[in-house]
Amino acid sequence: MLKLWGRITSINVQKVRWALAEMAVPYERVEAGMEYGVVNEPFYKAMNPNSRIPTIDDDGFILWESNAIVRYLAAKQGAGTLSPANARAHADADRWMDWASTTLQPSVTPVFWNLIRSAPEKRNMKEVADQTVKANEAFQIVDQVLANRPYMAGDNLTIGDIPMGAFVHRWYKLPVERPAMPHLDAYFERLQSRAAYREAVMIPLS
Ligand SMILES: N[C@@H](CCC(=O)N[C@@H](CS)C(=O)NCC(=O)O)C(=O)O
Repeated sequence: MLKLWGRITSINVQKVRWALAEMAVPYERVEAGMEYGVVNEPFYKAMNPNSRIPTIDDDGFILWESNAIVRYLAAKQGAGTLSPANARAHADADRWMDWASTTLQPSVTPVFWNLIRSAPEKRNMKEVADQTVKANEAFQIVDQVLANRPYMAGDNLTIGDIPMGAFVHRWYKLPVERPAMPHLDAYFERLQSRAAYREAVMIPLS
């Protein structure tokens, strides 16, 4: 059976768990990361020299990097659904995975770390303010895309929604100001109607 290492509070583990749940793939999960340790143990470093989560073992095939894991699992188990078959439709979805990592994550993550994982006296509120502006600018691009389509790449949930949906949850649960983004609001509602999203992503921030 597929094995996944990683704690459920990690956004990168959430992406993998959500994809697995959408495709109803059975798996065994092993706690790892932060309070659970494990990531510096020799057996783990031999699989993932970054000492990061998630890592999967699929019948001897070891893979790390959350987006690569989601792409791999979708290609294997979700061809034609999560992983669009048509090359252009696939690229349309896939680009949002890169965009989430390169454009959303650099602004959302410092806000999350300051407000959720840092003691009040250690918070850099200037960084929170600056990165909140940048994250909201990025989310406004998503809001505009979603004016014309229910999911990032069209009518159905694809790999393009997996990192995006995880970041949208995080952003909406952070105590920050957000501009009106009606299409993004509707997207978040739409995602919440999916049992797999509720189970894997809607975990209180900690
Ligand atoms: N680019 C990597 C980043 C992995 C990463 O930074 N994971 C974090 C959790 S979201 C981690 O391992 N943190 C250390 C820990 O939990 O001990 C990926 O997408 O998988």
